[in-house]
Amino acid sequence: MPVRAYIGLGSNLDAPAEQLRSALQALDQIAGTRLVATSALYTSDSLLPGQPRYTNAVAALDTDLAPLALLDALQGIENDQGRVRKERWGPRTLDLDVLLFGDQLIDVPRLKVPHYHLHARPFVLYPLAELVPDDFHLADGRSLAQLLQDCPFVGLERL
Ligand code: PH2
Ligand code: MG
Ligand code: MG
Repeated sequence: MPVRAYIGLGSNLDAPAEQLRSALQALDQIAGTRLVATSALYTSDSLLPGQPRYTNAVAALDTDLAPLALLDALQGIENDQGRVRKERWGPRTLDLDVLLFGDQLIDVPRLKVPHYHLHARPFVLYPLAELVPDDFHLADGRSLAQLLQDCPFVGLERL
């Protein structure tokens, strides 16, 4: 049985909206993986000052891959689209983050799921909210409605 995974996409270099569109096609090409749904694109200022604005979106995938195999594929796509890892949190052509992997809790050095700031970042939470079922909740019981209430739609533009 495939697992429903949610991937956060972000870019703030080299035509971000185009980067996200190419990445969505590449996600659908991952072996054993199908792109199921895509949120709208959103723009917002970078969390770090002095960087270009980000464009963000979330994708829903159904995948037969194990979490770390999916992560390998995502990092392959980041590299194919010219991601250069200089500093942590530097500007990037493409960032692909595993937000959710079914209802699994994963805590290994390479991968922590749910993504650690999923609930606190409007540019992750609002596109995610477009795609998850209405009864979605985190493992600690917080519902989507509650998460949205605690994370106001501030500084975000929905394209
Ligand atoms: N990602 C970061 C740092 N800052 N800011 C926005 N608006 N969107 C991002 O995706 C983002 C960020 C590091 O991953
Ligand atoms: Mg990120
Ligand atoms: Mg990342």
